[in-house]
Amino acid sequence: MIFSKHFFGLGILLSAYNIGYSQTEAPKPLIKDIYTADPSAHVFDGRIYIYPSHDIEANIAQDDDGSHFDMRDYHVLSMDSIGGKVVDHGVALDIKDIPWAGRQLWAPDAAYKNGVYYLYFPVKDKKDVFRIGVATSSSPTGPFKAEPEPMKGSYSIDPAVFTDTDGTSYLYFGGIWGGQLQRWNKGQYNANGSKTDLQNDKAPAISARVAKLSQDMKQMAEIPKEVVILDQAGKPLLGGDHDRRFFEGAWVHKYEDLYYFSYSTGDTHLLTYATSKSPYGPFTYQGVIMEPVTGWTTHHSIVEIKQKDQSSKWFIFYHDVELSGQTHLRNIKVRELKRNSDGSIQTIRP
Ligand code: FUB
Repeated sequence: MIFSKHFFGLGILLSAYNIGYSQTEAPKPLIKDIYTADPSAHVFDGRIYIYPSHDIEANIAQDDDGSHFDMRDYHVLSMDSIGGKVVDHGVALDIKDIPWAGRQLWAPDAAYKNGVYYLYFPVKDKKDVFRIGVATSSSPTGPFKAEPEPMKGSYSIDPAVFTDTDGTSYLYFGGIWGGQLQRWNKGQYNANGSKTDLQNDKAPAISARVAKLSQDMKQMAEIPKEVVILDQAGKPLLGGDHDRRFFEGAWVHKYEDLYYFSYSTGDTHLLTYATSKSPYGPFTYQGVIMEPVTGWTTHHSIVEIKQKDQSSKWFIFYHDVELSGQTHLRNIKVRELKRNSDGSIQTIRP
């Protein structure tokens, strides 16, 4: 991530009023007592649980590696329905209880299997290299106990676990620039490697990784593969294609037997998506889910929620900086995700 440029501020919000977008449905921050971001939402046993980052003012100068995102714990939030009361269940995992952690607890995700809840989280190790850890609990709200070591062979940020209809779970992860993905080549980390992807404009873009999870959900069961994103002509998206190439914040959901891989384009501030018939891809780029929000980062999750009448609706959880106006102090929101009859996703103008 580069954090000092392209701040999408109140001006864009105000201009939206002027060009006539409906603001009557504009969602409000789900919680105002603490700053939250990167919301990974799940329905466990009929209740909605949100696993966000917990943003804090750490008084660290803003830099291009995102050092000012110096988060130290996670809170789990829950609610019984969209629009219902949001409960903050307090600290679910603290950085001081992760034996191998150095700094910066970034965007987490969660999963459930056989009576155990799993929290997946990226944090820099003591050598300042991002790794992905797992913590477990018997409750969706924690407290979670971290494994003594990061997942073997894990690197970079933004873990997202997708469990397929056959019960197989996959870990998607990665983020370029501050998320360090561009420094990894064939499983090796190069601390002096490129700070950005900008040298590779004509080469296939660096992309997220995917690996099947082990039966115990605590390790990757295979060497991670690259998530290839193709354009409509079947050619890989290139590094210079900043409006469409992957940057960070992967999420996968399945709708009518098609896998939807969605992600942030980072420096162009879009949430976009691509589809495939396989959870491994290759995925074909389809379009924009959400135009830029206020703030530099944009990060989301998509979840199907049963309504009282047993019908289903899909929702997107995301963040902006409505409460603080500052890049690193974000607030999460939710709104309905609508599709066209062919399954394509309607673009949201927040
Ligand atoms: O919250 C820290 C980082 O900002 C996340 O890991 C990225 O996805 C971006 O939202």
